[in-house]
Amino acid sequence: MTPPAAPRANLLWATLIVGELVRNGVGFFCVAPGSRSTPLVAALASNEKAESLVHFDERGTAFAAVGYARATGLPAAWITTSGTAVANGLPAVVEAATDGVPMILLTADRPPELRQTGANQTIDQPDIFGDYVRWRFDLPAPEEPVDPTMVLTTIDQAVYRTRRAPSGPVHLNLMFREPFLPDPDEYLDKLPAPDRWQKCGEPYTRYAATKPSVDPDEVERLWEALRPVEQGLVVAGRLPSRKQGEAVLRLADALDWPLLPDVGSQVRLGTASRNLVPLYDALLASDRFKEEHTPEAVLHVGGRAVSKRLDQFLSRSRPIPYVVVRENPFRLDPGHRATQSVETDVMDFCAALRQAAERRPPESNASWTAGWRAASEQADGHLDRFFADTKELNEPLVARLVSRYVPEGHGLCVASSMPIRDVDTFAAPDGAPVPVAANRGASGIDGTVATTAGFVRGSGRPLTLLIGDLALLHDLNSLAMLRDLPVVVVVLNNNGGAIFSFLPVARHKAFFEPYFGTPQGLSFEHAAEMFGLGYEYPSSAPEFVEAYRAACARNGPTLIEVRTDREENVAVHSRLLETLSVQLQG
Ligand SMILES: Cc1ncc(C[n+]2csc(CCOP(=O)(O)OP(=O)(O)O)c2C)c(N)n1
Ligand SMILES: [Mg+2]
Repeated sequence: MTPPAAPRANLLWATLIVGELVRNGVGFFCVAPGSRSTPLVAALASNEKAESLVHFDERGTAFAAVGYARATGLPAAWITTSGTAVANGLPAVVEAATDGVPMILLTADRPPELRQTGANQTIDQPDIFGDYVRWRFDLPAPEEPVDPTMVLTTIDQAVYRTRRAPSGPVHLNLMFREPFLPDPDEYLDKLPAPDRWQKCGEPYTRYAATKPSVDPDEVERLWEALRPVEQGLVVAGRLPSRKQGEAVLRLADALDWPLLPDVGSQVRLGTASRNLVPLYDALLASDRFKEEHTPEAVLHVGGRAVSKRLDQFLSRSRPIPYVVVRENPFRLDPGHRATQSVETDVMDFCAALRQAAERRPPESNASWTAGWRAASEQADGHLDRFFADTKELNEPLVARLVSRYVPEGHGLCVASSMPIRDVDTFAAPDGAPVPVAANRGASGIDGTVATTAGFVRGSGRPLTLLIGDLALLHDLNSLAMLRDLPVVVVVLNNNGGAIFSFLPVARHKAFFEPYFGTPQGLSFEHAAEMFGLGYEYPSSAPEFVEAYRAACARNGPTLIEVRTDREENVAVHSRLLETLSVQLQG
């Protein structure tokens, strides 16, 4: 029997959408339940090549899509029903747009005759993400006869727009009429799609790969300007892959300039090299060190660096030339220091400038680079000595222990607020070179657990998440996505927002605690139990190491709760950095 037209058109349409996404390499779908998206889910469930992550909260599934893309470089597709479900994607869309993370948003909607009529769960969806999407398209409601090529070419364009530079989210709003599906025994057995498409297994429209390349003359001119510099610095900001981090490292070696690696540069952890200065942020806590190490020029490659001390240091010294190199056209210059901006493929640029430097070697100043390197080693030794006798756990120590004991082959996610800063400042350089992921596009504390879940699914790696108590509470329900995944959640429970204690507002005792400190007085033991995570509560450094190693060796999820005190945390940071400054002067 022939199924009625609307359900058949819906299913055909959705099958083409999912099939074409999969052909384009978008094979991971983050889905929350809902009725309007039924045709998409039916098509997804019957596509054998598609993988899915199903979770009840759209904010979480959207952040999981971000985590998946961070791990793989590939967009995931996000499927939602209509209404506020769509609005719940905004935080992740903002993060993805701000940090160039690709994702495809498939939002189900009412057909035109139900828009602006007061129909249930119907809101104004087509432009809901505003300028935070690279491209948006409102597809018509499926009707027969369907023109399959219109659907296929639209998907191909969407994938191209999400992946090409500047990459970022793309929104397809998809209207469906009821009834959504044919009866189960009336499914289509053959897609009425073009023969060529049926046979070839390729996307309908193949978009040629492009990447912005830098003009060789520009590279020569740049090298002309950088070559005489005796005191230059390379800053590796956030980079999506270790391959890129290593390319910047090779470039720094060729220039013979010190390389300051941000925690997200992929070469901050587990990397040894002649020019690498892993402890640079700790060094910049010393006024004397800063005075004696003023740079003449800076080459910044990648996204923004976390270190506030670096930012202040460079704002004060205002080196010229100050060159910013990134894979998108957006301004990265909050200090208004850039004298040159280069939009290019990072790998190609690093290779081109390195070759220029090899052809005409720099007028290097060996003592400049050696000075930074020696100080970094001194700082590292100082941290080891400082912590050698520390039995009680504190936050810098936990960051250091995680960086040292995270196993080879794992990954590390770090939450915004103090966890990412502490890893940036205090991580040991002699651990494993694990990939580091963090949502630092817009630096929200939201969606961190969900991002971790997506990262684990994408990378296939076991993972450690270092997170504060408020960030974990903010995304607590995403723990449901960690069930069965090899994840160790290390929560630094300092009973509130510890970062605020470092700000001038902390002196305003009359209102600081209720509005900024925001203590919750909660423990995570019951949350771990509720979501099926193992739970550990170490109270000393040796206990932490033991619990952490055991958790990493497990195949399932574990939550390790570390209790610290916010005031003591400020004091430990000061003691660590002040004693280091004294050491550096000695
Ligand atoms: C979504 C969002 N809301 C608010 C903030 C502002 N904020 C920055 S850090 C922070 C406190 C985080 O506390 P916690 O996760 O416990 O980390 P800690 O500061 O204790 O290291 C807040 C609320 C933010 N970055 N993102
Ligand atoms: Mg906290």
